[in-house]
Amino acid sequence: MVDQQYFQMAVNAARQGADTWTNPQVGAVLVKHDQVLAVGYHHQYGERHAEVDALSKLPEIGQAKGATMYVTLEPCSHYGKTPPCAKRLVEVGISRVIIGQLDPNPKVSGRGVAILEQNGISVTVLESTGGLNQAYNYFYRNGRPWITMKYAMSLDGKINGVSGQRTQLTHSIAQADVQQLRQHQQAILVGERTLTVDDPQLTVRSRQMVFPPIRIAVVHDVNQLSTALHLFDQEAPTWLFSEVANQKVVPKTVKVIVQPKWTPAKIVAYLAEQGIQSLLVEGGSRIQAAFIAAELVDELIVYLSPQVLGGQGLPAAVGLPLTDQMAFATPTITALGQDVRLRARRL
Ligand code: AOF
Ligand code: ZN
Repeated sequence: MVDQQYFQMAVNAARQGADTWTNPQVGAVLVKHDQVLAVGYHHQYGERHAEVDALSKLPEIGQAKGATMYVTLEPCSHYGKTPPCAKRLVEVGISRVIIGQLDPNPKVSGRGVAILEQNGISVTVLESTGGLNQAYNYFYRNGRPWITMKYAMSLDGKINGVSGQRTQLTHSIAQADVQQLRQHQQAILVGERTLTVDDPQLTVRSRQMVFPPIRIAVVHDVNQLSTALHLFDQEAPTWLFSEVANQKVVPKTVKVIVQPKWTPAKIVAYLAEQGIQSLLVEGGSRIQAAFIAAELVDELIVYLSPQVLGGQGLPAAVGLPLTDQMAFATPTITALGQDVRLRARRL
């Protein structure tokens, strides 16, 4: 097999790591004399890294001597929750390492390769992410989370039927798709009206998550909220961004963060400080408009439901003033049962 095929095996292994959370998904394949000796991946945040996982599959560690390792991300150089992988590869006598991409994490970035090369290991960097770790890479390169905005709307661009009431627009396949989307997010955010009118759960029901996305609501006064809302149900960590100081007793899953005036820029800066790499903005009209006006949307996902709701004066999906606009690249269009999904990146 050629390098690209082994690399692809490593990419496929990496994708099995469903609970890596803010750590990258990483896969590793150990090859000697054109035979695969072992395959490993980073299973879960805090657990052993892909390279060490692959080495642990060998019946005898001596077999690693003279072998080639294909690894999707630069082996780490730091003492984190586990000792540095680059040192381990040197110790066991690996002679060649083929890396997908350098690690953008400043704790590593290039130092892993340097350790390998200083110890006489031949290193090739393929300059390919293999499609992995989009949010992780974006976060370290741009200093803020990758932001996806998602909403469902009717054919006449409405997100609600009767004002002040929750309207279910999409059908089961599109709803299951939203669950999939949430699985890959570190935080999900809604505005005050969506919180109080829809009372969303903002949880992942399609899979048991070791690190569920943090549920976030931006409100004016946290003291005015009913504690019967789903966000107080302790099903997932919850952050409430309030403009008025909290006097309420809240469950231990709920953190209240106070700031006299929350703007998308301040919200995103706070999330970046907390190390959050991906954010899903899930409505409604006003908060979506605010994020677009602040140019804090990287990708838009719209579910189109085949119905005309009518209703003059009902909010548009994004309630923007005329001065704020945003253009998107040609969308990918997917039919999801009765509904249609449009997915487009910001231009
Ligand atoms: C690797 N192989 O499989 C992973 C790497 O907190 P720790 O110790 O788990 O370190 C997390 C950092 O280590 C993470 O931000 C990234 O730089 C690197 N992850 N490196 O060589 C792996 N998961
Ligand atoms: Zn490592």
